[in-house]
Amino acid sequence: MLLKDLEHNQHEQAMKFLSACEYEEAAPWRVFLLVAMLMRVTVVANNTFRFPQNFSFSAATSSYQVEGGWNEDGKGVNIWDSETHKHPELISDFSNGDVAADSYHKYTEDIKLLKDLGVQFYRFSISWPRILPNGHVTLVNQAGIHYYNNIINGLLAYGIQPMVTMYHWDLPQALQNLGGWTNIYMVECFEDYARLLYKLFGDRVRWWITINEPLIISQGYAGEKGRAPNINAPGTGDYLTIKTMVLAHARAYRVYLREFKDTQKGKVGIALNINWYEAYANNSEDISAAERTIQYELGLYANPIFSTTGDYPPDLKERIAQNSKAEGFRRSRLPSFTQQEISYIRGTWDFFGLNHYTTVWALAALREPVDLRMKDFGAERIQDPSCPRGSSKWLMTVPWGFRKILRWIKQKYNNPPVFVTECGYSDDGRLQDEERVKYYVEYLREMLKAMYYDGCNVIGFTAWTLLDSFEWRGGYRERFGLFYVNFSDPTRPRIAKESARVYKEIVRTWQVPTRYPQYSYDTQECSPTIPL
Ligand code: GBH
Repeated sequence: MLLKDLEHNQHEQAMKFLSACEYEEAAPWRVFLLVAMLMRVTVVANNTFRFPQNFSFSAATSSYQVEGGWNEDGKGVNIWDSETHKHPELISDFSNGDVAADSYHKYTEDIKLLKDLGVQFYRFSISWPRILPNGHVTLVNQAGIHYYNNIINGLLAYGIQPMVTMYHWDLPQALQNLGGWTNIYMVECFEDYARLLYKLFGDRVRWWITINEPLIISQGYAGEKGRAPNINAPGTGDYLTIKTMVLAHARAYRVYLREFKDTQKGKVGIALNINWYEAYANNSEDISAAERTIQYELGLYANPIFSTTGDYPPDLKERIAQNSKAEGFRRSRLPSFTQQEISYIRGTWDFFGLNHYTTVWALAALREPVDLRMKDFGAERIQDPSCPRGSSKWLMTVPWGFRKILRWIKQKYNNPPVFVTECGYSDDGRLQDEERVKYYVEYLREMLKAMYYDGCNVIGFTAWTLLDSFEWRGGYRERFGLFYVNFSDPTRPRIAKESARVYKEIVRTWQVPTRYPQYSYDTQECSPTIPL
């Protein structure tokens, strides 16, 4: 590359940077950064940032992915039991979660691993059918209650705070038989379940997450292969679930507020997943395609809860209504909220749970939409196969995207406290996982920049995941654990990977180790070429 191209590129980056900062007041550090960029000086200041005193570190798992014990002690069948048993071919290695990491029997060992990591929190989920085998509160399984009491008490004995997800995808099959999340009746089922959990565990659990990733749950109703319950109704079925899940979340929040908060003094939030979407080209079509994709994947769920106006993002709501009309539907495929529902949902949060892994590029749609959904978000999403990536093909290491999405959330939702409830990288079964170490080092550096330079209110960070586990349709091939699990050994031994040692060091020293080189900020290193 010629020197003048380089300079041009540098200039462009600087201008991009400046315009990204437009929404905030100019600050002296920005001028410094700008000068540094123009002079091609590497900025190393972030290397020495420490996490704020009241920050928290966590590691996470979910029930179906680690527990096993799928039919033990009175547990009911869930939609993932059904899918993996009936359609093993939908899972990359034909596996299932029948035994998984066997945490149903090995939870004491897991708690010791957490103690060894030194984390302040453990985020785990409760299996709905392990507590309520038929989904309804008419039949309560004591063995399930006992199991989660043991985990909670075990954590507290070591000074680790439980953060409990009520729903991480393992719906009781009995409720799916009624239509699952497409049925608005689920709001009531979820209310009853949530109230029971507060009653049973709320004297000791202070941090609650209602639903993990409603976007991904909705995709199970949109014909995405290998995602339970495998209902193929894109643009209709999945949209019904959005309204149900958002209302169910709000109901669980309000039950806590009315009946428990005064005495239990805990917090209730939701965990929403979102990539950063970077505009492919610097033109208005691609910029709005990227924005629309974020609104479609995050805004549909977050706007009703976290925005000051409530309801779905107005542009998208209008767009879907228009499309529906043109297709001959009598009303929008996206079921609307009443005014009453809008105010009931708005503000039902104590924190914003963010699951973030990667960055994808977006551009104005090129192809004919393959289904109603694609027409609604009207964008093409692409990634660059030459970027560093984990054993999950979608998971590219793009640290700067993390900072950008944190900034987006700050701007759109008035800087709520964000607890990063998932972030992580997959390997293929190695113990020397340098790529994961690099991923965490670089993502945490970008998170610190978001906090110190951009003023994002990030209050905690969670590594996904504590253990290698059942990676949904990826089976046991995509391993996200800080700890390796040998799935061919019936005793499921756990072994620390290199990343577990580094994470422990970060938690102990309260900063990112300085010995790792700085990531280059050049987006050109990793630019997209192929459609997903
Ligand atoms: C999280 O979702 C889940 O909460 C967690 O259970 C899971 O173990 C973790 O991801 C790691 O995957 O298969 O190419 O179509 C994160 C959001 C959405 C990321 C679905 C992967 C599948 C892409 N995930 N996406 S692909």
